[in-house]
Amino acid sequence: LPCPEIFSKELQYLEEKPVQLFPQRQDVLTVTPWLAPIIWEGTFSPEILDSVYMPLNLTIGVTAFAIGKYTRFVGRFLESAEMHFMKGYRVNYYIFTDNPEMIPDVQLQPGRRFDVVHIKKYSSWQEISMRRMEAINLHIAERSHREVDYLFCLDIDMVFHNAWGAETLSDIVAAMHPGYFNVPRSQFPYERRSSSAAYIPEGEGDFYYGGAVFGGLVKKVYEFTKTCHLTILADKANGIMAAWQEESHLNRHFLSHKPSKVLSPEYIWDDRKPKPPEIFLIRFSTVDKSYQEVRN
Ligand code: UD2
Repeated sequence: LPCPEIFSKELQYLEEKPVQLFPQRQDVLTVTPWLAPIIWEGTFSPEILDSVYMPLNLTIGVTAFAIGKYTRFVGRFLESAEMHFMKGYRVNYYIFTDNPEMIPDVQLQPGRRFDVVHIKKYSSWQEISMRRMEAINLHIAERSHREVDYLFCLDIDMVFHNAWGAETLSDIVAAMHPGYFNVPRSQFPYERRSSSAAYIPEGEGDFYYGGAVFGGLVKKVYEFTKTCHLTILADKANGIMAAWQEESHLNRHFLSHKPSKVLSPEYIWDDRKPKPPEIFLIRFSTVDKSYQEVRN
């Protein structure tokens, strides 16, 4: 038994210890093996984070693509982002579309603006999805590197439901795919053909990340999109397309260039899935869509 004197000192220490020093979540992994934080509700203080990041006077960029029938998702995406995304920060939305007339005029809060970036439409949905890496990379080089500090690249057929704030800021950020955060690595749908530049052998890989959410410092997102675009082109030259298009290339890249922060599936949920107990808060999630209808 500990000496009563030491015991009472320990008790006194525990009582005085600030509440922030106790781990808040024990049911989920909150740090990667390379010591990047994994962001879950209950692991951070928005107030403390804002006191750190607000004085930096940051501008946060968002890219989202609305090609073909996907223009129908822009209104809900922007309206929900205005309610929940980086509240209190300057935000620039860059909406890439082949059809600028179809982009609705959404009322934005002061300090927030949106630009329509006119791009061409590729013929297949796979090509549309993959070519985002190239378009984002070009846009950063030509324009957004001067306009934003951080850039998030998001799918547009999604809606914000709860706060997405400064806890997501970091050098280079990936998000755990909602379908694979609690399954064994052997089930991750990585590209398994060694002829692809996105190849990940069995027994390798950290997490399965979603293609719908990535971001970071604009310079890092530039480097990231450049590499992904080049590996996509390498596959094309060899007549191969990765299993999950640019998502496969993203996963390959993050295997050798680890993200500095990982977002939990709260930030990339899929409303068609039942909410498991680990998910306290759904922040951003997919709209249920008919693939057949929107892709054709
Ligand atoms: C998954 C990924 C997505 C991408 C895709 C690759 C998640 C939640 N989503 O989504 O990021 O990796 O697989 O196959 O991880 N788009 C258009 N017009 C089109 C087609 C696509 O604008 O005709 C844009 C749009 O911004 C859309 C995005 O590309 O949000 C991704 O396409 P998707 O939503 O059809 O892909 P999906 O749901 O299979």
